[in-house]
Amino acid sequence: MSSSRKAPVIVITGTPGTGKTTHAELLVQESPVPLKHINVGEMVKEKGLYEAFDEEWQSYTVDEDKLLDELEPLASEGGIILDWHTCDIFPERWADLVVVLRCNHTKLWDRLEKRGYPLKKIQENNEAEIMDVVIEEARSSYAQEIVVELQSEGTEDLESNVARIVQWIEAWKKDNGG
Ligand code: DAT
Repeated sequence: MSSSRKAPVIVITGTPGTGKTTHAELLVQESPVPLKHINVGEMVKEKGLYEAFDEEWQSYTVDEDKLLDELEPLASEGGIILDWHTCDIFPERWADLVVVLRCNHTKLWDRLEKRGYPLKKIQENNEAEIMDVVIEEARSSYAQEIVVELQSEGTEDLESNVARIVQWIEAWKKDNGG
């Protein structure tokens, strides 16, 4: 699939607060090919791609069909970073690289508290991080060789992770006639 694209599709996933948006923004600046950052959660809100808003959990119930229809042309074209806390709804053929960000749970708790999440939402996400929910989801949805698990605890991690993804993009370019 990737050979028909001029630039890859990179999925950056992980529990909320692990650093997806921070990584995606830096990667856009450093990438050797133009990449558009798609914050899927924001897109769901802005374009109304949800069925309902759950007051108790302070989260949207996504309309997956609508979301996939919205993303399909962008994924076919390539040159995007899909930034979302889940990745198993994306068709396998879309992704060239799946980055799963990880964070120590005490640090994650602080980040989510600062974000003003309700306690039960902090607990739910913390537990998901401890239980490896997102990495297992990624490993069961995509070929093992395209799934990369990276720590995201400090600025050094951020910089080395982005440098590593940039290297991967350079290799992708060569393999795809760039
Ligand atoms: P996400 O998009 O996964 O919800 P984010 O990028 O908004 O997460 O990051 C949440 C907060 O944590 C934000 O204040 C930035 C900080 N953060 C995340 N990863 C980091 C890292 N590797 N180094 C330093 N700060 C980080």
